[in-house]
Amino acid sequence: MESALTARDRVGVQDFVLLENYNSEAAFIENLRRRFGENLIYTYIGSVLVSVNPYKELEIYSKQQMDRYRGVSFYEISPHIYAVSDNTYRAMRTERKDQCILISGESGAGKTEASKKILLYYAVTCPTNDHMAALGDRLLQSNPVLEAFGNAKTLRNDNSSRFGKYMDVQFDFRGAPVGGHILNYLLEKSRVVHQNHGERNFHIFYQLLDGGDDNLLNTLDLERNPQNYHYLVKGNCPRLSSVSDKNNWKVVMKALPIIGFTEEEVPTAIIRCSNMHKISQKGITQNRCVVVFQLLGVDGSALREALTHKKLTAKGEEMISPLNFEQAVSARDALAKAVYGRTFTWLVEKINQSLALKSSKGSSVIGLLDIYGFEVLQHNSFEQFCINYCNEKLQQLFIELTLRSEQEEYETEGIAWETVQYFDNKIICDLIEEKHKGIISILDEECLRPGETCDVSFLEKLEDTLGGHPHFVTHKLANGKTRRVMSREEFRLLHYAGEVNYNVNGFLDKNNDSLNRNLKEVMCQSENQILRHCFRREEVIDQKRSEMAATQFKNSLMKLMEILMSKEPSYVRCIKPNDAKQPGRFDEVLVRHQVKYLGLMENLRVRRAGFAYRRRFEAFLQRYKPLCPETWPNWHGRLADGVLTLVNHLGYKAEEYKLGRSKIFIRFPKTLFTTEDALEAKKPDIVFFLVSVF
Ligand code: AOV
Ligand code: MG
Repeated sequence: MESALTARDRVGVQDFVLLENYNSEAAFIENLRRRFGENLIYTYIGSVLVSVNPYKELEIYSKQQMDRYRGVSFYEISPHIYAVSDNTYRAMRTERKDQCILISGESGAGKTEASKKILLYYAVTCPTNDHMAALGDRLLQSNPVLEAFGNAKTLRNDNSSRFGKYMDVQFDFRGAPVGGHILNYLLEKSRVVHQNHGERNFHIFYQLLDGGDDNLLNTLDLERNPQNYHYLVKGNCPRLSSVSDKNNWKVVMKALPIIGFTEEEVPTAIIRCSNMHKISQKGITQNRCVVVFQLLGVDGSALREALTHKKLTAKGEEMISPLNFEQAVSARDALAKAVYGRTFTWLVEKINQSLALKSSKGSSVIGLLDIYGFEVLQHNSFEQFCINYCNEKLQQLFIELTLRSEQEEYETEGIAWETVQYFDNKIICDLIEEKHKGIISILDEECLRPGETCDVSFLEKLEDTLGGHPHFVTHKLANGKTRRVMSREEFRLLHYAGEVNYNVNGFLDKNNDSLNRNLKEVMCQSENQILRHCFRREEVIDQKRSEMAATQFKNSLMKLMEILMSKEPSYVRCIKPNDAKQPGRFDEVLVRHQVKYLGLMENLRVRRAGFAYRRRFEAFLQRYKPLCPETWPNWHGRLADGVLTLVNHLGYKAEEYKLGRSKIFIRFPKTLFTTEDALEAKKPDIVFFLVSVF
């Protein structure tokens, strides 16, 4: 039989704290690479789960696998997303405290897949509440629907989340899921009217055209070929090899009724998307605007008028002036974006109604955060700015919480510790969000400033205010000293995860996110119920400016941080092994970069800042008591005394361990390995078990 040691050599260690050379990045990467080669995509850093995207289906998510992880302690079985799910669930049950699982990593690293696995685990393994038997189903079915409307193919990921998602799953006092709630963050709605080369519009459009039956397409007056629709082929890539639009359409159609859509709402929801192509295709030719308006349920001539004219109020008088071609096109685009964006929000509300949080006593929640990952494209705009800012915030939370909680643990256990140096990205968060002098403030100011403002004046203002900031660079400030040539329309941020050049073109417009007043007026008179819900009359009457897009986003992120801080966090750190979306390829340079910016080495160092390993007295005694005659078969005294007796018998030296108030802290992995080996020798029958542990 293979000894525990050689197994360790082949498959690496399952917890990085057990690495002999925990300061070595090379050893860290090598451990990841070995495990990846053996299809072991999960590894811990203490209680943090590191996951490497395998880009292939692994046979590790079955019901049997779920059963293996139920009620089993973290360290006694190989690392898995199910172990995180189960431990979080048990912590919620035993400590009666709300939990959250934060999943981070760059675009394509596997966040969304991880969050789906967690949800699946709960839906399958948790007890069901008699009245709520279908809730697990509804939680699961909300996913394909939201993905159809909110995900799209990008260059980084064929199924990229284009919105941020935080989902609370509520459990009753017996641990049965009883409700849920989704918060959605800033959908990238510009995708509705424009896609970069090689990218697609939201999945739902292609699904409808590919999967909808002839009748439906006839009723909607749609042609099957996406090439006919201008909005769908901007990226010149309507078909995907990795995804079947036809099948996914079926999945979505099956899911809609389960999450509580009535018969009428199903087609209506779909019409919502089809109309957009109609506007775009037949929409505007020169100054003439012919719109298929029935689907929007609005008066045709009023809509035509609103798409081609601007209504202004000057000195109490209303003036109407015609729009030129470009302005009309952008009015059309603004309408398409508004309709799609608002319908998406409506869809989330609708799903929330179906999941309905319950006000039941003794219930607690597990929150799941799956946002859009950090992304760097050829051309980065306002959307990337927001997405990357969101990732900065999440990284900040990780830094604060992991370091803080670690420090707190040493403190509560009464153990002295040394601080670890790490890069704190607060400086970048501040650069973006600080009042008055942050980028968002300056952007808002430029949007509100009367007179001639434009994207370039925004850039100049940034340069004036932020020149000299170590994380902010422009063409002018760089003085030709930068590695990558910058255009005069760009500013560069040195993010925690790398440098990104943002092109300021469109920043002001996107931040303003305004729809002509007359378009709003037309839309709020729609006969379509959903649209009337999305476009409220009050909005037209109330002339007060609502919050700008970036500020709104910033405020919603602040609220999100509060929500997350109020819960006990667990972390899943996702890593993308290669840029080609291929299985079996481990690009070391790419992985090293991610390990660096995710702060995993610091995470490990903090975890090891004194003690590699810690375990509650009970657990330690329970596991190793066979090794000492005085603790076997049971210890009846104080737990701490039992542990002391045991480690004395094992010959632990004073510098090897410390006893805290409720836990034993072990300094070197070797100590634990030796003890594990002793246990193995004692109990040959559990040899397989040990091999899987170390
Ligand atoms: P993301 O959520 O992190 O990117 P996804 O979870 O969508 O990334 O993963 C991208 C693709 O990688 C998936 O569509 C799968 O093909 C594959 N994949 C990821 N995890 C696994 C896994 N555990 N097993 C098998 N295949 C996997 V983004 O939303 O773009 O930030 O914005
Ligand atoms: Mg995703």
